[in-house]
Amino acid sequence: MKVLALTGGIGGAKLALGLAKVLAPDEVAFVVNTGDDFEHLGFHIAPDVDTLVYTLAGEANIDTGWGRQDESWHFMHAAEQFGLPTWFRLGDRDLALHVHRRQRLAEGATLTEVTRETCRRLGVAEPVLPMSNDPVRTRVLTPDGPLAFQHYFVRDRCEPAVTGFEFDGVEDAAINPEISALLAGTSGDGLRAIVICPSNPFVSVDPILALPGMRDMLRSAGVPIIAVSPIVGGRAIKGPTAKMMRELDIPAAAGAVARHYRDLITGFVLDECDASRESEVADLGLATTVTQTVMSNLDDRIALARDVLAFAGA
Ligand code: FO1
Repeated sequence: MKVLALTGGIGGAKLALGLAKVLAPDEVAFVVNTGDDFEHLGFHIAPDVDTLVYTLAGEANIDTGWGRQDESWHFMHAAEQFGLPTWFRLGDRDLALHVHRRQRLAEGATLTEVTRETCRRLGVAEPVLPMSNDPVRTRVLTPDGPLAFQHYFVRDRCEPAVTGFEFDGVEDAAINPEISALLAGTSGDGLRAIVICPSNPFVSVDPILALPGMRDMLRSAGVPIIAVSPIVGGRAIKGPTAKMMRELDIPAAAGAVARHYRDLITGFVLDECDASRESEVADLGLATTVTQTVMSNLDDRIALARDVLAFAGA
């Protein structure tokens, strides 16, 4: 394996797809955030895992970034008739994945094993590795108290002001053993770079890095650790990253993201429109590169993946 990529959410999945197009399936592995997961309608919903798998399978809904394309909503309409919550939209095709996952988890399979089966059935060859098989649940802290992540993100449409985050269960969660095995095998099979995809640093990447031992394990790989800025020109391409930064009194700027990761990463990728901030990031002791990081189509995703790999010398 040449590249280990950390990802969560829709922005991260875009670069993940670019990496999957540029690298062979045995040259890349994806570590996915599970802090967004929650129990809903009796299902274990794993949005960042599913968003990545659907994206790699070419099944993702292009408009929303989450769920499947060519979806129908008969289950949701019928659920409403029964007074079931419909704020979290589960499409008819997506539903099959949740029923399958519920059945396999009930049979004792781990989230990693179920994800491997989902990948096989949807034709995804790259390893998609949940960060842990143990429950970690992101709580968004607000002036009115903590919110479960999906309540903040979907039900309340990211409107509450955030004051901080908690990752319930992370202290007792073990790193997915398949990730540890991949990194332990580093000496042998040629890991060349670790990439932090342009995901929300606070709720998509930090849960991964908060796992006991994860930061040290990544550092001990002894390869470049490259983060791609999710902030371009002072705003997030998608999602609440910039809003969160402002609410946390952090400048909503690429340099602030570099600072957020500074004790882990060795390199940082800025978008062309933030070229003026390159020296600020270099002053943190980080290698830097400037390129187009806004990914509007597949070619952009592939081009950014190539740039990141070239930058890492991978
Ligand atoms: N995001 C929404 O904004 N609205 C939804 O109704 C919604 C449903 C949904 C169903 C399955 C799934 O895997 C993801 C879904 N998401 C929805 C996205 C999800 O909440 C976010 O993508 C992540 O949790 C944040 O990255």
